[in-house]
Amino acid sequence: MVTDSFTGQRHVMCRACHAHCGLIVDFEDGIPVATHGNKDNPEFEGYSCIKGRRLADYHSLDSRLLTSYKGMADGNRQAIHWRDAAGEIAERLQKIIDEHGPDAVASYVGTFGYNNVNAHAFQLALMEAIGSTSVYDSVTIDQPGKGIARALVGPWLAGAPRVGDWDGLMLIGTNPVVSMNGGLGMNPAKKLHDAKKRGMQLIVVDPRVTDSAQQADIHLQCRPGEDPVILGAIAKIVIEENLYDQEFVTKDVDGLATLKKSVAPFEPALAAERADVAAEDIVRAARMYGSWKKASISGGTGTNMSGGGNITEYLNLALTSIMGHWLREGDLNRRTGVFTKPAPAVAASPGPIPAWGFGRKLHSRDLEQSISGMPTSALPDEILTPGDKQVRALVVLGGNPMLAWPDQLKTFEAMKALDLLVCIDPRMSKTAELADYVIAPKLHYEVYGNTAAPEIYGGFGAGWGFENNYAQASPPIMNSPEGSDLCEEFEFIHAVATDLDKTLNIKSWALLAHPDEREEKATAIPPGETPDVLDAWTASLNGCPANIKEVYADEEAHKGKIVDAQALLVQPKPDDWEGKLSVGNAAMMEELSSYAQRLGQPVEATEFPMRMIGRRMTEMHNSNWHEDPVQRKRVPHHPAFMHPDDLEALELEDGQSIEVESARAFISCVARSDKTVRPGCVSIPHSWGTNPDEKEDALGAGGNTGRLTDSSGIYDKRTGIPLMSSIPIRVRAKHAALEAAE
Ligand SMILES: Nc1nc2c(c(=O)[nH]1)N[C@H]1C(S)=C(S)[C@@H](COP(=O)(O)OP(=O)(O)OC[C@H]3O[C@@H](n4cnc5c(=O)[nH]c(N)nc54)[C@H](O)[C@@H]3O)O[C@H]1N2
Ligand SMILES: Nc1nc2c(c(=O)[nH]1)N[C@H]1C(S)=C(S)[C@@H](COP(=O)(O)OP(=O)(O)OC[C@H]3O[C@@H](n4cnc5c(=O)[nH]c(N)nc54)[C@H](O)[C@@H]3O)O[C@H]1N2
Ligand code: SF4
Ligand SMILES: [Mo]
Repeated sequence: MVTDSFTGQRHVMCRACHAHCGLIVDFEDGIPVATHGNKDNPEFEGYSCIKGRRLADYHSLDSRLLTSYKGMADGNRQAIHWRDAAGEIAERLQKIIDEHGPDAVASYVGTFGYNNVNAHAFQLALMEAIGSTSVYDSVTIDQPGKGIARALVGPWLAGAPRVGDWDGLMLIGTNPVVSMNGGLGMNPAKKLHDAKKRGMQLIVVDPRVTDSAQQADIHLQCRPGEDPVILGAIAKIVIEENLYDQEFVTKDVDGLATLKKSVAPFEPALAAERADVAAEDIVRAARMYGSWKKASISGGTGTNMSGGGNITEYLNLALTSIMGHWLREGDLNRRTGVFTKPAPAVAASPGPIPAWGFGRKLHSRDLEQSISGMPTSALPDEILTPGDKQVRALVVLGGNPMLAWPDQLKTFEAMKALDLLVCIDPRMSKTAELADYVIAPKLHYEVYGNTAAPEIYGGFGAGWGFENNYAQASPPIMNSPEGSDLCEEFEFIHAVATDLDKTLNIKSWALLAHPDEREEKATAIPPGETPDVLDAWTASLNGCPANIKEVYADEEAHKGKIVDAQALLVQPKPDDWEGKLSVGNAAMMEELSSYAQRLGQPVEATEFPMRMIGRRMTEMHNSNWHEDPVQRKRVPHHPAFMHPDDLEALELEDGQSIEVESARAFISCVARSDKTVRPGCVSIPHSWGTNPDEKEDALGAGGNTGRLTDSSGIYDKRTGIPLMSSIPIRVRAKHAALEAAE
């Protein structure tokens, strides 16, 4: 902790997004006055963004909660100490469990539960202790196709080649240069710049000329929602022209003949017509892709939210597999793990595993748990639909359902219908405003942090996580504001467990690749005294190569460092090994055939002729801290980016307040002229806006794109993810709409 008189620098790890950049905070007389990147940091090399540079100030923004709150029957809120709140909440949970069973209590873990591995482990342990299977998180409203595809193709144990070794990259519906989404490693702008300089080729599939697309060798500026059609045609060419690695396929891949048959209908000319790109560009892209030796394909939210996430991600991994773009026998895997224990480095796949069909079914809709989790888009239905399994209580850890879940109108009804809503959140979020209890946690620089979360994300695919055996462990550098009464998330969760008289069985996030060991090495934390914070971290990362207490005592680790470890030499596949990667899964081939049926068909004309497409901006992270004055100055209004030709055709002007209407609802934003957007598309950042009972202000909080979504309209039958991008819409001037309403 810095003292009141401290003037100088402190190394920190930014936690304003999942990237966890290594930064430096300058203090004057104990007050943080500036934050900047650290050019000596081996993984981030000086990178910082506006959010990270503002993070120290978040700690003292007016909007920050300094105590927990309890909602009163008269609609007012009253301050309450978090420990007392835990007692009251435990009592109310017990009553709900006694009357309706444990599944009536649901948990939702959002972004800041995910990024805090310790809090997440405690929350999951609490759910297990009370016996509830109503465990939800943000994965199924993000990129759920990734988990589905990985299961159905099967994992490759040795892992994927590093960004620095790629000769090619294809990005589909992701803009890592801004989002820091995996796919290009950490400090993606520099990684891309360096890679391009040494000759790496880049193909981008995106309706917008994104920051990543600006550097592309081929940019397919497609109609949204048609990615599987484009990939189908690329796969057809790669297979029919024998551009794939035949030796690797013979040894390690099953199902190529099935895949070949399924992609046969995807004639480049037909695919091009449907996706509205040039056929010759698809052919060029396929041949370029087919020439790469070490490469990666990365999908993102754009493709996962536009209706074809499973099959797009499946084709990504199928192409990767037939090309043999995996680490091979004799290669080195430099990620030996610090906070996680990786899978053994063997050049083999254990084969596919079930992606659905094993878990909890919903009572309200024909949906079930999949490998990507419980379908969060249907949790409002689970709350609103009467029945034995009706959800009556919800504990939200670091998430904001009101601005993040699809179908905001339904989410609002669901939040109001709950008997008990608890939010653990440092701000009065739009969900917290509706909560019975808001528990105010300590904030990032007041607590111990480490890079376990991004290291775990390394398991999502090539270009995710760190390139090296990098780790940072940041002890607290700031005291909580004077007069505050705050807790760490795990302390609150443990207090609730104590008052329910439950032992928490903490399962280690370090052992995800070792399920049996994970069960064996679970740490029992009994009711009673709160565990020491580093003991709690040791439990939630039990079995990892690092010793947590030693890491925090290491000053080099405070700055972020490459941990010395012998790289893993990828071992040959044992002779008696049976598993293979699989590229011909029947359910995925069925999804593909539904896209084949689109070929030659015109795109349906409706009264909603344009498409809303999602995007992220550097200045804002989901619904977080939009009130920050510096970030807000840069993005004062909620922008709806449109091509200047569309503005002109609609007789709209840059900067004008508009309404964007889907079949479900309309929202207010500010039109912005932007040549990079594909004509016919409106590119709008998500998680802005107000609750439905508040007046919408285009010039204020803006509109919530989730409100345009219909969660029981078009949705994926495996994960429940509805259309959250590529939504048919129409646009009009705000004043015209108001006149019509009068
Ligand atoms: N229409 C549309 N909807 C989307 C998306 C989209 O692209 N379009 N994207 C989807 C995606 S990818 C995701 S991941 C989800 C995100 O869904 P959520 O995670 O539910 O949403 P966030 O807005 O990230 O909410 C994070 C909350 O955590 C709080 N918070 C910040 N710091 C801390 C902390 O240290 N501790 C705790 N306990 N809380 C903290 C913030 O105040 C905020 O209320 O949204 C999804 N929703
Ligand atoms: N600054 C910032 N960084 C963030 C976040 C943030 O809110 N702000 N959110 C974080 C979260 S929760 C996540 S999950 C990641 C997401 O990271 P990304 O998936 O990289 O998210 P975006 O930057 O929105 O990129 C999505 C791209 O998909 C395109 N797109 C839309 N529809 C389609 C389609 O149908 N087909 C194709 N091919 N493209 C389409 C959009 O034009 C956009 O360029 O970012 C994380 N990082
Ligand atoms: S990219 Fe994310 S982790 Fe890095 S400085 Fe920005 S907000 Fe922080
Ligand atoms: Mo996300």
